[in-house]
Amino acid sequence: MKHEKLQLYFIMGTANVQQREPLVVLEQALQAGITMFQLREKGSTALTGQAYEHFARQCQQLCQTYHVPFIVNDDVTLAIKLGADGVHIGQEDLPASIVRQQIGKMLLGVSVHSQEELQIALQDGADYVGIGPIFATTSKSDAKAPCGTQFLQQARAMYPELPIVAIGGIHESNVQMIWEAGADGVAVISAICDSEDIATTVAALHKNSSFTQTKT
Ligand code: 3NM
Repeated sequence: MKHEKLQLYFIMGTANVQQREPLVVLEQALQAGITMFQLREKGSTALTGQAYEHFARQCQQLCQTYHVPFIVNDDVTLAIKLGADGVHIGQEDLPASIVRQQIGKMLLGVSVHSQEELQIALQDGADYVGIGPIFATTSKSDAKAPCGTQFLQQARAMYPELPIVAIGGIHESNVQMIWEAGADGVAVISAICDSEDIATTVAALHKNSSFTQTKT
């Protein structure tokens, strides 16, 4: 896959947007320049059945309009049914090797938290890995303790060419640390979902942003 696609990876489900209309938030993020989108429909209020599939199709259509890859979290069956661009799985989901067999050439992203998980993900055919939570997050109820940038730096040093996206508590104020640690991209939920000005937030999160403070 192209590393640039990971640069600003927006993740959203209906539970993440509070009072706002999720499709409006997604379209504003697409207009602002996100480079990848993951539908992650979780929690006690998560859509199910027909409503979930309908919402997923609407998200997919918006992504297609903006030529941004549409990735489905966990739900391999839905991803295949919709012809999504990819699937993202965690360690508690089906093994990546099985998912790879099921999805063929679709993109496969795997969340990893250790060298061992990273190596297995690569053997199993992951196209990219997600590393986190880098900072504290309130968007994932079962998130592990924040791991900082050390593992991210190690992973980059071991695999210079591997597409890596960092996740967890990433905002405009700390994104520069992520670029310095060598990630190809940042994956965010709340930075965009809670933003009052999505265009400015997205611009500030981009790697070569003039909004972001750079060290001299
Ligand atoms: N996965 P926010 S952290 C979905 O560590 C997810 O694997 C994580 O949301 C992991 O940008 C996380 O609001 C939540 O912190 C990211």
